[in-house]
Amino acid sequence: MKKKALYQADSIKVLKGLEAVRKRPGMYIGDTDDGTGLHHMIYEVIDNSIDEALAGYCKNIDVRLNSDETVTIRDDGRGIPVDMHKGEKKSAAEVIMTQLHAGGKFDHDSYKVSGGLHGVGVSVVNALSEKLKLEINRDGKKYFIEFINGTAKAALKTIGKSKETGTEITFLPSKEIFSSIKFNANTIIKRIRELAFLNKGIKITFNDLNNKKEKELVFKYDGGILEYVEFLNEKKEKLKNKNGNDLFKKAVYVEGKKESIEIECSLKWNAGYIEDLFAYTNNINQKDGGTHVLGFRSALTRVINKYANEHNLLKKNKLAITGDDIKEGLSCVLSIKIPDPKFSSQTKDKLVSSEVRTIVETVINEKLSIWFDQNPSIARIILTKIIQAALARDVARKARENVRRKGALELSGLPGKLADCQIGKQEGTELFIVEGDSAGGSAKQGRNRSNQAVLPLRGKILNTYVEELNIKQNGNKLTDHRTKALSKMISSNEIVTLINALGLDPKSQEIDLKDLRYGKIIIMTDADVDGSHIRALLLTFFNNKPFNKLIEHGYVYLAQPPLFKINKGSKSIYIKDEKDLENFILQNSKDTKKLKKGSKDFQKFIDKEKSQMSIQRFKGLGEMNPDELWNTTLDPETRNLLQVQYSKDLKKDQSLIHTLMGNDVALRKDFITSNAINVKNLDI
Ligand code: 0RA
Repeated sequence: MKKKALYQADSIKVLKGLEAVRKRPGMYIGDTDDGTGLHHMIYEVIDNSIDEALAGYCKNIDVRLNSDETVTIRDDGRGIPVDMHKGEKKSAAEVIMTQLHAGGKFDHDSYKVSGGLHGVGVSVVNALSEKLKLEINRDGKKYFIEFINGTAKAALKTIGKSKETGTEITFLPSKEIFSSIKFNANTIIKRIRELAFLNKGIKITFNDLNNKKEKELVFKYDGGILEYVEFLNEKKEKLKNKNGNDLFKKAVYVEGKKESIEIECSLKWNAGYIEDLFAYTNNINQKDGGTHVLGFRSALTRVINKYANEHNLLKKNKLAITGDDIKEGLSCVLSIKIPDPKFSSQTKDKLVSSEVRTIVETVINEKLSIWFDQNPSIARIILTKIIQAALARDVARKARENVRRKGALELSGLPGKLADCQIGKQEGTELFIVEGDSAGGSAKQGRNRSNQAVLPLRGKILNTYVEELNIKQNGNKLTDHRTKALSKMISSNEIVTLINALGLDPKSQEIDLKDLRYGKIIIMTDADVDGSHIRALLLTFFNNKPFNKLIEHGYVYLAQPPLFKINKGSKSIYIKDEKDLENFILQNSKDTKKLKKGSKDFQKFIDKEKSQMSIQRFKGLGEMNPDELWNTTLDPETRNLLQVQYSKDLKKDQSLIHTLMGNDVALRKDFITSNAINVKNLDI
C-alpha cells in the first residue's frame, strides 16, 4: 500500500473507533444515565495523570469544576507527546486523543497500572465530549489543540513559551450522550481522596467554582494506605494498651514486590467486631475481593496462629483460631499493582488472576511475621482480642449445637423419639435404647423420669459392620476403614438419632466422654431372636470407632427383661430365661427325684410341671405393663444389668463379630451349625 492509501485507511479506522464509542458509550465509560459514566470521564483523565505520577514524573494533580459546566484536570507530568507522528501527518497528541488505545504507542518504558475503570484511555473522554481543550507544556513551549465531538478543529499549535511541563485537559461532556452533565462534588472528592491514599505522596487538589463557599481541598498522604487505615478507624473505638492509650501508635504497614507485582498492606484492629477490608488492584476497588484477598487472609491466619503457638497462647484453651476470629474489629487496606490483571467481569469487582494468591500470601506472611516479632507488646493485646473471639465463637457453637440437637430430637419425624430425663448431667442418668414403639411406650411410662431416658428405635437398625481391609495391601487401612464405617453409620437416620441422643457428634473422629449425656447406656431388647438380632446390631455399632470408647469405659449395658411370668396365687414371679425356668421348677417341685439333665425323663418331668403352672411367656417388652417393666427391668434395686465388656482376647472378640456380622455367609453358617447343638428353644 502507498503512504496515502495507508493514511486514509487509518483515518477511516479512527473515525470508526470513535463512532463505536459514541454508539455504545456505556460499554466504554459506564452507565450514561445514572451518573457513573459521567464521573468516569473525570476519573479516566485523572488516571492518566496518576500513571504519569507512578512513572515518577508527576507530583501534583488539580481537578476543577468550572462554572460553565466544564471540568479541568491538570498535572505536572511530562506532558502528552507533541512530536509529529510519522506517516500520519498528525501530532502524537492528536493521535492519542483520537485513537482508541493509542496511549501505549508513545510510551514503551512503563506499564500502565491505573488505566481507568475500563482502561480505555483519554480518547474515549474526547469522543464523548462536546468540546475538549488540551494544553501541553513541554520542551519549553506551550501547545494547544481543541476538539469538537472528538474531531480536531485544527492541528496542534504552539501558543507560547513555558518553563513547566504537564498536561491540562478541559472538557464539556456531551449532552447528547449523557442524560445529565451535572457533576456531584462529593462523589469526585471521595474518589480523589481514595486515589491520594492509594498513591502516597501525590498531591491532588479539588476546586468547585460552582460552590463559592467551599475553599480548595488538598489531598496528600505521605503515609499512603497507612493513613487510609487511620482514616477508616477515626470514628471507631480504639483498642487500648495497658495505659489506656490507643494500642497502635501507627497502623501496621507492610509492602513488598515479587514477580512484577507490587503489594502494599496496612491494618489495625479496633475494639469493635466489624471488619472493614478494602482491596484494590491498580487503584480500582474490588468489592467482591478475589485472589489478592484470599492470599492476604491465609497469610494473616497463618501468622496469627504461628505467633499464638510459638508463645503458647492456645494450649490451655484447646482452641484453633480461625479467619473469623481474626476479622473482628479489623480495618485493612490491601493494594496491589500488577501489569495485566484479570477480573471476573467488566466492572472489575473481583480479581481472578490466579498467580496473585500465592505471591500476596508469601509477601504478607514474611513481612507480617517480622512485624509481629518486632512488636511483642502490641501483638499480645491483638492476640488476646482474637483468642477472646475464638472462645466466644466456641461457646456460641456449643450452644447452637445443643439447641439444634434438642430441636432435631423434639421436632423431627425421625424414627427414634427420645423421651429425655429431667436431670441434665451424666452422673446417675441412664438411656434405655428400646426396640419398637410399644415397648418404648411401656418404658416411657414405667421409668423414673428424673434420671431415666428412653429412646425407642423402630425395628432393625442398619448393620454398621465394615469389613476389615487387607493390612498388607493397603497402608491407609485404618483411616479407610474408619471413614467407611463412619459414613455407613451417618447414612442411617436411626443411628444419627442415637448418636445425637448420646450427646455426641456423628461426624467426630474422637469422643470426649464429657460430652456424653448419660452415665449408662442400656440396650433393652426383647428376649426373642429379633431382639437378639437388634442387640447384635446395636453392639456392632458400639464396636465401631470411635464409639467403642463407650464400651471400653464401661458405659454400655444390656437390660435383662424376663421371658416368663409365673402366677402363684396373688403373687407374680418373673423368670429370665429357659434355664432359670428349669431351675425354678426343680426347686419348687415336691418331687425331689434326681433326674439327669437333658435326658428324656427329665424333659418329660419339666413339661409336666410346666403344664400344671400358670406360666406366661412374654413375646416382647410391649406385653409387659409399665409397672411390670419397672419392677423387673428398670428398677435399679431389683434389675439385673449386664455390662458389655471386651474379653482379654480382643482379636477373638473381633473375629466373632466378623463371623456374625460380616459378609462371609459360609463362615456364619458353619458357626451356626456347629453351635446349634446348644440351642434348645428356637422361637420363630
Ligand atoms: C503518552 C505518552 C506519554 C505520556 C502521556 C501519554 C500522558 C498522557 C496524559 C494524560 C493526562 N496527563 C498525561 N500525561 C502524560 C509519555 C511521554 C514521554 O515519554 O515523554
